Amino acid sequence: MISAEKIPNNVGLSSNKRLQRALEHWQPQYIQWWKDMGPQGFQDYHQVYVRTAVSVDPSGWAHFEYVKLPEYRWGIFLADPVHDRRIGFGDFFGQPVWQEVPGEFRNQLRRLIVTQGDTEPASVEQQRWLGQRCPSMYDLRNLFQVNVEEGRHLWAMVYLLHSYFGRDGRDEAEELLARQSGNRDKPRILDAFNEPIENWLDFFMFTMFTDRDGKSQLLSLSESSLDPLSRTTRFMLTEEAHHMFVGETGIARIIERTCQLLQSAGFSEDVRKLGGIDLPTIQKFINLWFSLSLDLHGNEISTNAASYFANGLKGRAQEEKWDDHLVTEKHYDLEVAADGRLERKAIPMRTAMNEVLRDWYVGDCEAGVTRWNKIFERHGMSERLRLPDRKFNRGIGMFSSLHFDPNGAPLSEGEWQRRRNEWLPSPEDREYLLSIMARPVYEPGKFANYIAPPLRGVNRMPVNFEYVRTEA
Ligand code: BYC
Repeated sequence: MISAEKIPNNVGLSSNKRLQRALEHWQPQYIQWWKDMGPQGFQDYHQVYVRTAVSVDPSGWAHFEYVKLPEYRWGIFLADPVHDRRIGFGDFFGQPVWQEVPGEFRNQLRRLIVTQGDTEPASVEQQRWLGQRCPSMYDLRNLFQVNVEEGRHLWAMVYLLHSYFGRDGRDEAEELLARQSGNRDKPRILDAFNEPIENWLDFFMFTMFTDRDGKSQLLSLSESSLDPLSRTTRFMLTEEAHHMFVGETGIARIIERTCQLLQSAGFSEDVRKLGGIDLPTIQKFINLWFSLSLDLHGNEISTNAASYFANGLKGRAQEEKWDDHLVTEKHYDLEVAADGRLERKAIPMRTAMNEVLRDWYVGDCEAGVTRWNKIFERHGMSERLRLPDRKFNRGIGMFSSLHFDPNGAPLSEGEWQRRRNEWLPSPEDREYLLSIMARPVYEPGKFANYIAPPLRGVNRMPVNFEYVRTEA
């Protein structure tokens, strides 16, 4: 039975019979999906110290407690309404935002919401085996926190589909549970969400780079003329911040440990011999997950993106920071490949909106890598990590049919095939990582040899707190 106590919300669920009926049908399927495709081996006997969103009050929206994962209270929240909110960009600039979906934009909006919604369960599926290889109880808890919140983000999109898209919306909500990450016949919609996440370096890079695409896409959707979409995504961003924290600090702790191991061995040893993760491997995983996440921003030149912008459905990140909100005259100076050469070409700015968002994203990633590099500085080391050129290893867009090295220099097909394992994780790299992660670390306060402990625990608890427990 659906009840407002079980489903924390600020959408008036208890008086919304239509939504209740739709959820009554969907929720049992969701729970079944969670048990089948969610964290494997931690559903029945484990209790996890997680936060639950219980309101949108900035000073106290989260409540921490031990829960069994299938009993997590997935809630539905919209950020508080903004008084007299107006459409901030595009052809309807300055008009009041919409509280209902206009018929002419129904398909486009549904497509955007379904694409966003599809990524959330996909990531839970991708990460479902990681608990069996965790580097510590602290990290195990963070993994589950991320997982339950991605589940809640699915609920957020399903709320929109159920409330604003009638029968089609209910069908789409069911399809969101039917597609499966990596499934040949029914894959997830966007490519990065079909990639395996088999080890914790993948996981931390994913939460650093792919969740950051979540941030840029949610920022752009939070500008939407459809007010319920704007308010839903604004609140999702609050939770997203923690996911990127998990990724960024996870990699920072691996780098820290690698530096310690190198120092203890007088910088002469192969870190792998000491059980650590060597810097070239870390760089390869940056190259992989950054390039996969660049693809998530779509084609460089996109009439879809132009139309989303024109109709106010999806904008730029932080639209208020731009001067011109109509963008009818401006051009974007895009690097394009023509006749085997790279050149710059001015294209109408509205068709370049995917690229504009990608620029924002690259800047945000760069700031993160700069913070990682400070760890080397602190250790007095000259090594540095970096982002590859945005043409490197692309699967979507105009560079996807060509090959480039991480500096952006063009390569022939033969050279690419010969050298790709220098830049991307090789089967041997993956084998090595699995070998050092084969035995999970479940003892409170203990950490795998390849990662340093965090500076502090969760919610002011000590680092050696029992974040996941098995007793009733
Ligand atoms: N993979 O005109 P284009 C997150 C397709 S992550 C496969 O450029 P558009 C999260 C495209 O569908 C954020 N196909 O497309 C993170 C289209 O297909 P059709 C998720 C792709 O619409 C971690 C064709 O190529 N949110 O939240 O401008 C954990 C033409 O392309 C891909 C969103 O994505 C791809 N990568 O741009 C958990 C926001 N890229 O129609 C969660 C909603 C393009 O020709 N989505 N195609 O069959 C969008 O805004 C847009 O759909 C995209 C694509 C930016 C993704």
